[in-house]
Parts: sequence; C-alpha cells; structure tokens
Amino acid sequence: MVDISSILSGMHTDRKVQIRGWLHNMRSSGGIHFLLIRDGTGIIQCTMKKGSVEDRVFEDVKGLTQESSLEVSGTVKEDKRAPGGYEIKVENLRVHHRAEEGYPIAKKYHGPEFLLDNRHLWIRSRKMQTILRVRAKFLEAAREWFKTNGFTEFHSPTLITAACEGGSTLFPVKYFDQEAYLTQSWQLYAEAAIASLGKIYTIAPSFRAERSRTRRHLTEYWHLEAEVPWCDLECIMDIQEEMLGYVISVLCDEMAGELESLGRRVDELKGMKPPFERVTYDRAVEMLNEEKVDFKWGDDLTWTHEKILTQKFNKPFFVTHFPTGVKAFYHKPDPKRPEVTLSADLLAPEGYGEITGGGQRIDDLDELLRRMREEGLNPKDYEWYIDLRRYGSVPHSGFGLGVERTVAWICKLDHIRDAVAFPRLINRVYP
Ligand code: NSS
Repeated sequence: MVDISSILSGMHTDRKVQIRGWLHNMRSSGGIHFLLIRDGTGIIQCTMKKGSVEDRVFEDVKGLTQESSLEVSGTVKEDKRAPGGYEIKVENLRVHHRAEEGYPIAKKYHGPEFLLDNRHLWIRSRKMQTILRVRAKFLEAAREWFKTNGFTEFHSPTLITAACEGGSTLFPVKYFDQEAYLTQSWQLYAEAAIASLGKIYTIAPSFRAERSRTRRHLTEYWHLEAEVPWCDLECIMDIQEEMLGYVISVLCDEMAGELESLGRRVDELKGMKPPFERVTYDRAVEMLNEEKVDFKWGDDLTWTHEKILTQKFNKPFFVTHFPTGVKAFYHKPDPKRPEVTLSADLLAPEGYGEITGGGQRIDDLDELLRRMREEGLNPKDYEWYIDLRRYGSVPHSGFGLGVERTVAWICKLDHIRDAVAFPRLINRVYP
C-alpha cells in the first residue's frame, strides 16, 4: 500500500502499486473509466480500460457513487495530461464501501450556510483540504522554530476562575457548585511557568464569548502563545518577527502549489519577510487623521481603523505603545510615559489587521495592585498571580497569535471560518 503523494513525487513510476482512498469524481468515455481517487495525501487519476480488468470489475465501477471507498491496484505511468502528471493504469479494484446516492455536496454553487451545515463533508473538498494542510504546516514550522530556539512547550488549564482579557468575553461553565470559565489565554499561567521552565510556548484553544459577527472573530480559536523571562518589548517583537519570518519562508518553500491554488501569490508572500516596521500608536492616530478619519487619541483601534492602516503597508507591521486605557491590566505602563503601555499588536497587510497581541508585563507588585484596582478587578481573585511578584519577579514579555487569523491572511481567505475545520461562531456550534 502506498500514499498517493509518493506516486506524485515520482517514486513509483512504471511500478505496480496499491492505493486506498475515496472516489472524488468519475467519468467514462469510449470504454475507459477515469476515476479521481483521493487518499488524504493527494489525488490521482486512475484509468480503467475495458479488457484490462475482469469484466465483473469493469461493470461494477459503472454505477459507482462519489465518495465510495476503494482499494485499487495497477501500474503507475507518467502522463503529462493527467492532473498531477501521473496516473494509475488499473488492474484490479475492490469497493470497500459503496457510498449512498445523493452526496449532499454537488458540483454546483452552494451557499455558505449550507456548506457550514455540511462541514463534516465539505472538509473533503480540495479547497478545505488545501487550507487544512497549510494550517498544519504552519503549526509544524512554528513548533520547529520554537524548538530550535530553546523554547519548551507548556500547557495551561482550560477551566479557569479569573479573566485575562476582560470579563465581557468570558464563557461561564458550571463547575460543580462553583462558576468557572473557559480560558481566553494561557498567559497568566505562563507567567508562573517561566520561573520553572524559562522560555515557553503553547498552541492551544482559547475561547471568547464575542458577540461580534465579523470575518475575523471565532468563539473558539487556536492560540499560539509564547512567554519569555528577561525580555522587554523590543525583544518580544524580535521573537515574533523571527518566528513568523521563518514560518512564512517554510510555507513558501514547501506549500507553494497549495498557496497558489488558493489565490495567494508566493512571490508576494516571500516579499513579506522581516523586518516588520514598528509604528507607535501616536503615529497611527496621526495616520488615521491624515486620512480624515475621526479618531481620537485614547480610542481603541477597531477593524475599520486597522483596515485603513493596513493599506499603507505591504507587509506585517507592529503598532506599539497603546494607551493604558485600551489594554488589559497586566500591560506594563511605559516608565517614561505611564499613559501608554509597553504593548504591541502585529497587523497583517491587505486589510487583514491584528494577528498578534502582546508586550511587556508588569513585574512590580505595587504597580500591579494599582492597575488591578484601576480596572475594577478584585486582587483576591488573582492571589496566586500576584504572588509571582513576591518571589523572584523578573522583567518578562509574551504574545499571543491567532492561528486562524494568520492562516486566513496567509491563504488570502475572505473569512476566518475557513481557516479551521469546524468553526465555532456566534450562531454555530454544529456540526
Ligand atoms: O486578546 S489578545 O490580543 N491578547 C491575549 O490574549 C494575550 N493574553 C496573549 C498573550 O500575550 N499571551 O489575543 C491575541 C490574539 C489576537 O491578536 C488575535 O489574533 C487572536 O488572539 N484573537 C482571536 N482570533 C479569533 N477570534 C477571536 N475572537 C479572537 N480574539 C483574539
């Protein structure tokens, strides 16, 4: 048994092989069946000539339904006309499961809601397969970068009791006789873990009870986060830049065909390599005002504002030093200018906007308590977190990257929902 991908890479030319997979599509003409078979690693044309297999097998294939699962044996031939450049001349075929008639996804236009209702089947489409592969490669390359650079993978709990990113987007969970929440970020636990493990990262789900119906909000998303001791704002921006630069170069090298098929030009993506410009929030306000946008210093950047800013850059760029009032309690105020924080968001170009958020954390006990009180938080709910400023506090920084937002940008998708197999949206938790 071999993978279709190995056939397409030329490893089995003129040899006999056996493959297993699903019937993606079929047509017949002039005593030949052309079967497109998919196995999860690739898709290949299999041709079956009358006379080259037993008559029973040839007749059997005639009424074969799309998505039937099969086992095929035959000889691999190079053929420029075949999609992928290779085909299998079928010598035998066994139907493992004959799919029912009426596969819901037909070769016609289906609306987005229909495709979301049938997501369990739609993920078999070429488009979804391609995106899911790019996503997997993205995470593989990110892990590789963290490993090479001395980071340890660390896992934090999903069930938590105190907000990291503000109470309004917490999902409550009944936890026996107590109320708990689904985590919004691993960050507070990561700040505890750096004193144990040093530089750490995670790739895990985060949850936000976002009421927003936009192209960039999920209620459950995958969060790639890192936390680093002895690291300031500049240092954490350098880390993001290097990591993302590496991941993009891997994708351009190893996923060029996939990216192009999604409409993302690889030469364009290659050009988006670091360094990424660092623009202060103050400057961003000026840029918006120059565009005659009514935006006052102290307002938070919404998607509309980010979209305007992204038109001025042709690669990702950081917006730094956000006002204290628009950032969560843990952001360290700039000692030179306490009305702004040592924070940075990374914005992707082409209208995509924010893909990471992070910065330097408060490491001083009194400053942390003051900021918590200002934000109306009860220090009692954060006792263990406050403790970290009592026992060997160090300057430290971190960031969180939204995996789906980044994949949506890299794959040039219209909507974040297609960057994940089973999206969770305000109106959807099924299938
Ligand atoms: O709220 S963030 O800006 N920052 C944090 O959660 C920090 N505690 C991370 C850290 O420093 N360890 O979220 C980080 C990123 C943000 O830039 C988005 O790319 C993504 O998480 N994000 C989302 N993606 C999809 N859907 C939703 N609703 C969403 N919210 C944030």
